[in-house]
Amino acid sequence: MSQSQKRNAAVALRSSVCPHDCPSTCALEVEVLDGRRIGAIRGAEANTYTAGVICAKVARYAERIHHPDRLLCPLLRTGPKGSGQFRPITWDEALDRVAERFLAVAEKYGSEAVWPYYYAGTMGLVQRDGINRLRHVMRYSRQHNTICTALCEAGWIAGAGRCTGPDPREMAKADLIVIWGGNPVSTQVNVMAHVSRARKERAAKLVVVDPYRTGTAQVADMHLALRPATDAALACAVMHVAFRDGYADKDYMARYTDCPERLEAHLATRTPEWASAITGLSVAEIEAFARLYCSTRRSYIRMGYGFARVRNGAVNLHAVSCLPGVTGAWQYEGGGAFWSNRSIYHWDKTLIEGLDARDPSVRIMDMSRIGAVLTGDRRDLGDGPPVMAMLIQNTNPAVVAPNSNRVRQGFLREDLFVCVHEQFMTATAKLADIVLPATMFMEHDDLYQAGGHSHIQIGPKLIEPPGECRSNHEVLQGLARRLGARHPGFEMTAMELIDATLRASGWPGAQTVLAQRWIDAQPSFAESHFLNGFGHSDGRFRFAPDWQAIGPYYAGLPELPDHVGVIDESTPERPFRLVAPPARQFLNTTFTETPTSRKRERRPTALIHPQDAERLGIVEGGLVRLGNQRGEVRLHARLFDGLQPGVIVVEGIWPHEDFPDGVGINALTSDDPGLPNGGAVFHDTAVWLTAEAAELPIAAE
Ligand SMILES: Nc1nc2c(c(=O)[nH]1)N[C@H]1C(S)=C(S)[C@@H](COP(=O)(O)OP(=O)(O)OC[C@H]3O[C@@H](n4cnc5c(=O)[nH]c(N)nc54)[C@H](O)[C@@H]3O)O[C@H]1N2
Ligand SMILES: Nc1nc2c(c(=O)[nH]1)N[C@H]1C(S)=C(S)[C@@H](COP(=O)(O)OP(=O)(O)OC[C@H]3O[C@@H](n4cnc5c(=O)[nH]c(N)nc54)[C@H](O)[C@@H]3O)O[C@H]1N2
Ligand code: SF4
Ligand SMILES: [Mo]
Repeated sequence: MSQSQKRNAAVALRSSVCPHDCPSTCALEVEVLDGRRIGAIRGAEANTYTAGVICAKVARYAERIHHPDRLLCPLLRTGPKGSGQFRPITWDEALDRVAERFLAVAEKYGSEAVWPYYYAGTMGLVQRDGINRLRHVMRYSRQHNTICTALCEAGWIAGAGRCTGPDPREMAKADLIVIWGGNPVSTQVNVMAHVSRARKERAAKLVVVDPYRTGTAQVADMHLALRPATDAALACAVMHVAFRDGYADKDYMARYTDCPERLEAHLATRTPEWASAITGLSVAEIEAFARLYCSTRRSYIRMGYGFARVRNGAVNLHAVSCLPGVTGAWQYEGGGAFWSNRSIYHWDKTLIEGLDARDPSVRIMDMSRIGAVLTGDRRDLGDGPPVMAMLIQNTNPAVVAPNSNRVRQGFLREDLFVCVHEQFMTATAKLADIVLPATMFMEHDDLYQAGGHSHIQIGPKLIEPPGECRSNHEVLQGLARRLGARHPGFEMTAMELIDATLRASGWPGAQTVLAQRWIDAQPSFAESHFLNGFGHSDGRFRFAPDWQAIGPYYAGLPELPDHVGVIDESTPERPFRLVAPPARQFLNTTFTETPTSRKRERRPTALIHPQDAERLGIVEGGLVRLGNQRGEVRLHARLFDGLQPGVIVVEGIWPHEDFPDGVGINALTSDDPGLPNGGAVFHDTAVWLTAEAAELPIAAE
């Protein structure tokens, strides 16, 4: 449509919500051009968190929702597994085949041989979590959700006891903002709008703790480029300085924390010199940061998810969360620390997830270990049957899960039946037996909470889906009918589920939420700042966590904050530490299909320190090979001095086929569970690095 045609069409401005897996959950204003097309998308000015700001990739969403490659009809595999050869079939045939196979598998192997698998491709509560209703009613194997938040949550709960914190909008009232192990310029851009206000209005300082000079670090007043997985050492040294130099708030600690004297004694040896040797930061850098942090009352630590994606990540995140407990910063407006607001919504998800049918004795398996599960690892299967059938919604595990060579091997099993419900022909869909076409968020109704702020919102259906696309809820209804799965949730429309869930959770109904656009669920100042107590039974922040209560892998975790050397440390054979964080223009693998995102990200790239490059004969733009015991990946090099020598950064979860050998970055990452409760360790990988003779044609190797 040309610009003038667009102006002439009746453009309606409608409210929506970004459904993607991003803590910002932006309130959107969408130009709806007619019943089937959208125009520009903007952030809602009236929402005090979104404040008119959204990321570029969602602003140009028309490119994704009207993409010519969208899946439009159900498909049945005709060629060998993974060949990508399919033929169209009807919805009835597709759902009949899936149901027949699930019934046959359950009959032969038991219901636990079916493993519904999902993640957060949409964050809408109905379309994301409804798959659990089918799971629980049918007694299919359960899923331990570890791919993203398990490590962060373990670390946060260890100290604070519940996932809330000072209102993220208070960042604008801070005098110091520390962005610790996150890269919001890429991953949740709204944070930067609130940071900018603090800098403009209060001359606030911004510190970034990150192994490489990210877009966020670039605009900071101070960037601490530590070695990956050493954050607890830095945090301990800062607390050491607080005690040493009289910055520790002993009155606050006596009232609100569990064991300040033990902590002080323990930290006596955790000096800046000690931390310097572990983190690779200079003593002067550590001292300067410690002084700045300790002398600022209104200091707001915004934790990212990233720094917890290492084996010791929960311990590291907990150590950082101890800082405002020592200085007493929790008490002040603009002070404290924040990871996620997920505890503030008090949802009753019985209807959505079929929680009344859940049986905790049914087998549960770690989603990040999908490769091990599908290749029959007994540590994962337990005494139960092999996984013989899967329904996959909202995720692309063939690319995003760690140890991806093993994941692929699992999906290629001839005796495994896989149905993938998707918007595009992803790598996972290509490995399926049946592919079903899915709606996008503006084509169905859903209910959203925000991790990075405090709003409850409804994103209503705004346009008709293309082709024969159906929503996740509709697919689950269709399967439930065929499988004989009975639950009131299957009899309701998505909007009825939204309305009933809101009311059951103590919020106003759907009509009210739609009319007022959102509910601000931020608790009171006192509650948000834990002035009425932290989330443990004694109301105290725990410097000494009960790791055993949090997860099974607690052995070896320290009593008090400390550096734990359980990581994939570099060795002479694998001398580099690889960090694999998000790309700005993609969202996990979403948007790897849109031309402008692809163009801006260009190609898979390894950021390598010039000293390392020179030593190994690596040139700017040359091909390099990264490898370890799990696999090898080839990609192009970029020389970059914003990290320590010995560290390599590869941004983005590019599709496998964008790499010269068709093998993507997660071939290198490990599916070892993070401690103590599992969690994928995407930034904790030792690798070797070699230069490739770029002139050699690939076929000659
Ligand atoms: N554009 C874009 N936005 C996204 C995503 C995306 O892929 N692209 N993904 C979305 C999802 S699912 C999530 S969970 C969030 C995640 O967003 P973030 O919270 O930003 O977490 P990560 O992106 O995993 O990592 C952020 C940073 O952590 C750093 N890091 C890695 N290891 C360490 C360490 O040991 N110590 C420290 N201090 N830092 C470390 C990385 O270098 C990286 O810069 O973003 C969401 N938003
Ligand atoms: N190397 C490396 N790997 C990582 C990470 C990293 O930092 N580095 N980050 C990890 C993290 S934090 C996460 S959360 C995971 C995320 O991994 P995924 O959850 O797999 O995220 P996406 O790759 O965005 O895939 C989501 C898929 O859901 C589909 N989808 C979206 N909406 C709907 C819908 O309504 N219905 C259906 N049926 N499908 C839908 C999209 O088309 C997309 O293909 O990746 C992890 N993998
Ligand atoms: S910043 Fe995050 S929530 Fe906001 S529009 Fe972009 S992806 Fe969506
Ligand atoms: Mo995530």
